[in-house]
Amino acid sequence: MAHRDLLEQCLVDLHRIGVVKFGNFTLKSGMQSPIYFDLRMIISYPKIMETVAELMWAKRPNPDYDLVCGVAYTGLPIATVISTKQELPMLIRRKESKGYGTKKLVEGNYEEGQNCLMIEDVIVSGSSVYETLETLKELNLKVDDAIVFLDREQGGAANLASMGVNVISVVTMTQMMGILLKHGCINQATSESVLEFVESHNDTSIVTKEKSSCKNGIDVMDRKKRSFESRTSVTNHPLARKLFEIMSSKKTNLCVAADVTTSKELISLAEKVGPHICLLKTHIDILTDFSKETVESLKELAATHNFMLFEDRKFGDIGSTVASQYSGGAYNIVDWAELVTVHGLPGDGIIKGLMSAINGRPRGCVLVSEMSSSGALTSQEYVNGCCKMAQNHTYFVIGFVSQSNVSSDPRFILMTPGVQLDKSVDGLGQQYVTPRVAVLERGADVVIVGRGIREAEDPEAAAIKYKEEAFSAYLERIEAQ
Ligand code: 5IU
Repeated sequence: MAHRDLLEQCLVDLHRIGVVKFGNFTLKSGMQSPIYFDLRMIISYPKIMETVAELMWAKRPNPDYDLVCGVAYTGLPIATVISTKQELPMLIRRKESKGYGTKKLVEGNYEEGQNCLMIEDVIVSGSSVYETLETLKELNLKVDDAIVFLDREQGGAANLASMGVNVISVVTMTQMMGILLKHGCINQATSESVLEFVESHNDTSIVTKEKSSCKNGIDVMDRKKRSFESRTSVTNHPLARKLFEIMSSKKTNLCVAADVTTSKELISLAEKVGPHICLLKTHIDILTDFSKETVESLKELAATHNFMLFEDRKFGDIGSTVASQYSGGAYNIVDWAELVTVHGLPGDGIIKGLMSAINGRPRGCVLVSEMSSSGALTSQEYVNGCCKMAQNHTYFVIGFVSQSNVSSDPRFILMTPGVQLDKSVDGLGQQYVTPRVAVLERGADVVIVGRGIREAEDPEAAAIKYKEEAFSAYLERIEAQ
């Protein structure tokens, strides 16, 4: 069979056995996708697996390799088929080191300088190939090429190309949609929605588990050393980007905590501090006269003065409950607050629950990893758990509320409350530090100030003072590096 026919037949078969799924899927990065390509299933269909391996091997750009390495898990069976057919020795790259014995991440024999071909099922951002590449390079192997079955066309090939890895795919998402459509496996609307999704999510970047991130071949630095502007390019989250852009253009990393009890006070405060803040943090449920008009006015002010609305709801329940608290109810928070605070306590389900309610809107959350109040129960283990959660859901979590440098990952924005210039406690457990200490010692990107500004004689003048203190501390921090 001609190569093209073989590919078309193979895709029809893959669709038939359920490899190509349509619906609402959460990818490893946390990205919500309308399509999932689950190539793991081919291990139950040896003939199809053989064809997949054949199509991939046919794409190799060089005639000779010394080794073939499968990227766990789906790359492994495919690499095995190639290895036996081509009599090419194989390596296995584990997902995690065993933690005992030799702790090796790579199994199999090799010699330094050997030329290794990487095999992967699907490429999104390229992170997975990148991790394997790093490991193989540490072993002094030569890795120039990676063959993937499906390129989802979301930026992965370009990310890897900029690091000197040539990614060759058997089929791209666009081609696959065309073939499935031609053979009547899917309809026009499905194809269009997938291609629309790909087009609007085609700028992924690689961020490794070690938190060192790579974009356009440049190894990026620690979060604290980087400018907000430069961090815009390492995050995929549209609202993290928006916040970075607001902070750089308005030269403010100040968030005002608007804990007032009437709409009038809220709007009046937002008008005064609006030009000087990047975020307005609300506790909407303490208003005695909440109405739709209140949020309409807030939204207008946010647009006029270029700040974002951040509801400090501290969601903390199971997924199904928070979905209803977020969307609907008296405040319909999802409708107007671009960002919300969330406790990590319930585990991943809380993120999934909230994401199920956003309905295509750009929305994000900030995980409460530590609290400013004395005796807070957030242990180091809890903080580590929150960090892991954030890393697994970068399409919703944009950062942390924290009191220390909980993450050096430049994608995440750290926000620190408990900031005041003249006080150190409030008598009810709140503990304060100055903006300088928050930014320079605790690693805050954003300082959250409530009473320090609200209760000042002139809140606007106070906002300017806090803004200048916090932003100059930030400039000092990035310049000191
Ligand atoms: N807030 C804290 N500490 C925390 C968290 C949130 O103070 O750890 I998470 C909120 C509570 C209030 C604001 O809305 O931040 C701080 O206000 P004052 O600056 O007035 O203390």
